[in-house]
Amino acid sequence: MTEIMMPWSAHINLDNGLLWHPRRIITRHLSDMADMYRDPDAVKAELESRDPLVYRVDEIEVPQEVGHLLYSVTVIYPGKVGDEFYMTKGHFHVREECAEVYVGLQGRGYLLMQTRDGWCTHLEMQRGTVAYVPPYWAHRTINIGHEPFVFYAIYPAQAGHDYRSIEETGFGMRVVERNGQPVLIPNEQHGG
Ligand code: PAN
Ligand code: ZN
Repeated sequence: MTEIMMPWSAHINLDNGLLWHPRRIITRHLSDMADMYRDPDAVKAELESRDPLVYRVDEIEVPQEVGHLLYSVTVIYPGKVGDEFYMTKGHFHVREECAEVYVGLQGRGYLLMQTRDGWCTHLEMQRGTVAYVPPYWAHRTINIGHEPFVFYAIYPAQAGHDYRSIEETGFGMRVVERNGQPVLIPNEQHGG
């Protein structure tokens, strides 16, 4: 028999991006993604003194089943490892045909996207940007500013996250600071 869920609402604090509702909170520190940054010496030096919080994701709880929509708010803190801006791990959806919508709430960021055959592109995001991640594109976000970069994401609940492909090949581009500005450079370690 079809189970009927009661309608409900949650609340996002638009000042700090935090979600108020029973939820799952995921925190990623530098040590959780140390191999993803380009400069191993900078990672090592940083980890010797501290293990900074790079980003946090607050998720609502819905069944991860076809028909439901899952949403979350991501806060990427400002910072760099060497000259590379703080970023998310990035992933393909396990169900690669599942798209996603991101809505910028605060700060400035890049949304980096890449197909399986290595086509890589990016969109700039700020408060009010509604970015569409089409099916079959891996996606990573990067904070390119001096305040937290906060965005809302909504996607089919069955999408799932495949982190391994990105851990193995990386993205074709990296975002680094040059003369105080964010610049995209080719990733020499890209194996895709
Ligand atoms: C987002 C991401 C979130 C964190 O909600 O999961 O920004 O990035 P990583 O999952 O790559 O660590 C999303 O794209 N969900 O599908
Ligand atoms: Zn996603």
